[in-house]
Amino acid sequence: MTTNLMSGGQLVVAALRAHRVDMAFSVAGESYLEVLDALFDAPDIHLVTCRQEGGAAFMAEAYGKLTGKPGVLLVTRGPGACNASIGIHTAFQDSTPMVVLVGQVARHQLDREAFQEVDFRRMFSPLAKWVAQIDMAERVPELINQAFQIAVSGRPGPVVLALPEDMLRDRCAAAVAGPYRAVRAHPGAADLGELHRLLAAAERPMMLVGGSGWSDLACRDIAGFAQANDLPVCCSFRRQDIIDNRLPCFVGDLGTGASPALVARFKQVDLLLAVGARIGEITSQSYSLLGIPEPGKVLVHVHASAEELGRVFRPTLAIQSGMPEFASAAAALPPVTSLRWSSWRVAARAEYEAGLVPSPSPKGGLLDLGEIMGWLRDRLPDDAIVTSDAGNFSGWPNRFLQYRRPGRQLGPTSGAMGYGVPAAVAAKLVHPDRLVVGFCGDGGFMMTGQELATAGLEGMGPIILVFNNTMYGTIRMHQERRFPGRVVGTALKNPDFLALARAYEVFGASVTRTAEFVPAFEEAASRSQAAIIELKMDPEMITTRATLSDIRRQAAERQTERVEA
Ligand SMILES: Cc1ncc(C[n+]2csc(CCOP(=O)(O)OP(=O)(O)O)c2C)c(N)n1
Ligand SMILES: [Mg+2]
Repeated sequence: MTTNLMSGGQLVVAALRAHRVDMAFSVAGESYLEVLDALFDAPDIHLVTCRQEGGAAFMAEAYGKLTGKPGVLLVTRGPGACNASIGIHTAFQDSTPMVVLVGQVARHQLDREAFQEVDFRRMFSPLAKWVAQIDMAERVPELINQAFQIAVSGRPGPVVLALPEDMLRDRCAAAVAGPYRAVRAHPGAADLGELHRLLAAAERPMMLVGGSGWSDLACRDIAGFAQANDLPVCCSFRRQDIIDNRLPCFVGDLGTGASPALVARFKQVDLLLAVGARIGEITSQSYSLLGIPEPGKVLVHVHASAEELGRVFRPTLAIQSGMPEFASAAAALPPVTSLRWSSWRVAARAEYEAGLVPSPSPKGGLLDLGEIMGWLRDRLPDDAIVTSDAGNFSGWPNRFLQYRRPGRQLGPTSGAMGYGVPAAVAAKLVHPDRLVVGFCGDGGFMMTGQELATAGLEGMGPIILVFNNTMYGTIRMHQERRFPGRVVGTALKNPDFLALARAYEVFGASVTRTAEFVPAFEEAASRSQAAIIELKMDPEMITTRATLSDIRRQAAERQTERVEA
């Protein structure tokens, strides 16, 4: 009789299989040995052994962003969960489906502050969509099913399940259920009619696409709708891959380094059709582009979650819908006739194209990053996956590369440093045949660069570009703006990146002059292993548009003006 019984740990793995999990990211812990042991018998789940839970969590997040399926993360109790929290927060802010399984102390020891005990419901309540603890092995199938349903439905996000270690040892007979089915709303016919009517009355419309949940087909559909109506389209922060940037309707992104021309134009928009974007702090340029709560323009807001609609900005028309559902309905709408905004769209596109031309490097700079990005823009295949860490260096790929599907841009809209390398490793694991390039600053690279050892263990790897300006450049820029000349806490001393590449047994190159980049990149691209290409920057090149001296001078001028006033 006992042969039909399964342990809680075996049930967890059986449930993951029922939800068609093919990959999971982990750092091992004694708190969930039963789950690990059950994975020994599940070769269809590729278990990726990572080097730090922050990296593992970023990998699971990137997997979720890339595939639309929940990224699965397994970590141990207190210390593992604490390390993992950065990736869980990123999944929350980025609306990425993710299922986190955390080991927990035995049930009879709870609430004594036992070894590594943390109350995960309290710890993760503002960081996750849902947190629960599985206290009975019999309930593993039910609660894992609930976790997957919640992670993917409505506004996707991370869920956390705590697994007490004695529960994982309990044996019981229970049937697993799956696979999950994402529940998403559809736009109603009346809403679509109203959208059409509002659009037909507009003079200077703009579509803003962003958020998560975009399938390749949904991206094609929304592009078809934009082109049929000659609508200019911009993207929210780090969501540039939703629309093919080469299309004449694409007019730029509203990220941290948004083009001043686009920001100025956005202020003249009379109808904003925001699809999928929450219109968060970065995208709204510190909430300066729209009034709160009355936006001051016609706002049609389409979002997967009812809670987001009207939360900050009061829309003229709110449409709760999943992205594939809205995009296919929009594509089927009859185009608005007698368009009044073609010259408006043409002018916005011309401004975007003008922004692709880099400003000359600051005097003395040997490395022309604009030229290098221009070369990469042409070189990257249509299905290339670009990952990005957080920092000022990301202005170069954001401004100068052109994104599109099936290629992807994977970046943390949460602004979490340390994302670039793990996301690139995860992307390469999902698509070993594609070119994956990770963009990192020297600061962010050093936070999670050790996941190159995970790539080594997996026998493959991405190309990592390290923008070395020997500083936390973003913060140095803010320092020079607010406290000119008072540099503190932002200077770095880096390791020898070539020696580091050798230590990881990957290809390494250090690029000081523009001409050295192409051979280094081609060499890296010809290998299946990972590569580190260091770009030795002139520290003056602090953004794609301004030098450090420009910023210091402008700050000093502002101070003089204040004194004179
Ligand atoms: C985990 C984390 N810690 C701190 C910050 C604050 N922060 C934002 S950008 C930045 C500096 C980034 O430095 P680097 O990676 O070298 O890129 P750079 O700005 O120099 O191009 C810091 C410290 C953050 N966003 N994330
Ligand atoms: Mg730096």
